[in-house]
Amino acid sequence: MVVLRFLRDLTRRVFRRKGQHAIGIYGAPNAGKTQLANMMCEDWEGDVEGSVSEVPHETRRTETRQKVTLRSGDSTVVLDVMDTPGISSNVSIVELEAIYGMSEVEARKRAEEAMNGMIEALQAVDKLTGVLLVIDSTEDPLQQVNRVLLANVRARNVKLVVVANKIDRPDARPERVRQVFNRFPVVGVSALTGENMDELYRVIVREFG
Ligand SMILES: Nc1nc2c(ncn2[C@@H]2O[C@H](COP(=O)(O)OP(=O)(O)OP(=O)(O)O)[C@@H](O)[C@H]2O)c(=O)[nH]1
Ligand SMILES: [Mg+2]
Repeated sequence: MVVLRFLRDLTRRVFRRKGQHAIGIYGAPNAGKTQLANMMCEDWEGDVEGSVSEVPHETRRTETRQKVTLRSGDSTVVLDVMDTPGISSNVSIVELEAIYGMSEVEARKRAEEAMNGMIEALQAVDKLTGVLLVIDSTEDPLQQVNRVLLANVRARNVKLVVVANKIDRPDARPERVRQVFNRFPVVGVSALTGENMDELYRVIVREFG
């Protein structure tokens, strides 16, 4: 009886782990993480998830879309997809006030929520199968934030795929991202126009399936 119960519990645990995959979308503020999460949800679920904005720290709590089924060729993977708040070493209240016209109270509140959201998001890396690191390919890929994220991923047993986003922009340099992250799969996409998303799905299914 005891042995049977043990075997049943063991079987359940093994199957649960096998079928469960969660991936996190990480990166600097404004890299296009929510735009990418929305594009994935639109492509595979038929609707969108989060609010996109040119104002940094738009996402301040991790949003998870459960059980998104992605297909590429004959392969399928079911993933929980987490859109996380942008990671940055400094949330500038002055910038939020001066450039984005917020009141001091609004800017302080946004900054505090952003910092708490970042801590929560970095702690969650432990529980993930994989990370999509989104980089705005019109910017320098060697930013501190990308190094911090890379160190976090490496310290744990989490797979990494780098997304060089915004390739629709004339000043995009995805080849520079590829050069810097040459030890990892790098896929250039536009989360805005959907360019090259099929290639990203192929790599996600291959790496996180
Ligand atoms: N041209 C272009 N713009 C993009 C692309 N992806 C995102 N954007 C724009 O970049 C801005 C930021 O996009 P978000 O998806 O809100 O960025 P985020 O990384 O979620 O930002 P936070 O939540 O603040 O960390 C918005 O104005 C988007 O429309 C893209 O592939 N091409
Ligand atoms: Mg966002």
